[in-house]
Amino acid sequence: MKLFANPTSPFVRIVRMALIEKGLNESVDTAFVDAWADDPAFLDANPAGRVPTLVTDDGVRLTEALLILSHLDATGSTPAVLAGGPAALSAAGIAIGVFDAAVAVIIGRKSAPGFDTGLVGTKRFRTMREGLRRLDAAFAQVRKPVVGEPFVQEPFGLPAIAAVTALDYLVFRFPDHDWRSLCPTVAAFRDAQADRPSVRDTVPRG
Ligand SMILES: N[C@@H](CCC(=O)N[C@@H](CS)C(=O)NCC(=O)O)C(=O)O
Repeated sequence: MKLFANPTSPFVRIVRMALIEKGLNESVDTAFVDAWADDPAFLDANPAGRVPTLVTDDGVRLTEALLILSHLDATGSTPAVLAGGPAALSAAGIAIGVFDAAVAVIIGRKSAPGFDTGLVGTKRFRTMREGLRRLDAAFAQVRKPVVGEPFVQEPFGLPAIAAVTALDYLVFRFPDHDWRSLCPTVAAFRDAQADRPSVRDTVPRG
């Protein structure tokens, strides 16, 4: 498999984390690309020119992070990251909404000075704040506490992957804001997982 990726994208990160959790990381050739540089091989794989893009061993081109995760689960690889039922998917959806809003701000700034304080930017920042608050409550409900280890969620599915990804991405992109205080449960969970390979080896860097 080949994964077109970059070291900062939260959409890429959830796929990379899932690959590590599933033990598939070694079977993937990860190519870091600049999604704005119009690399021909990358555009051939994904006409939208967005990461993540996965090319399977059969040459099938898969785009959209959640469709890639769905495919990885469907191959029978374990743990299934989309498991856990509606409550888990609900929590994961909130987390994805948070980092999707953050990506929208980063991309919006490319073409519109003052984007953050305009109609769209203001709504996206509200989404980040309110999403983190809501995520904290939802996350506390779906994680399965283990006696003596209150912040461990096994298996480490999409709610955990997306929550860690959302918090880390906001801290990375907007370090002047105090995001952690909005989601103390998620922040404590993230800290407890700092040495987990899927978390440690995918921290956004730029
Ligand atoms: N809905 C897509 C979003 C992917 C996305 O927005 N990727 C960004 C990086 S975070 C990108 O490649 N942007 C380049 C562009 O918008 O042209 C997914 O789930 O994979």
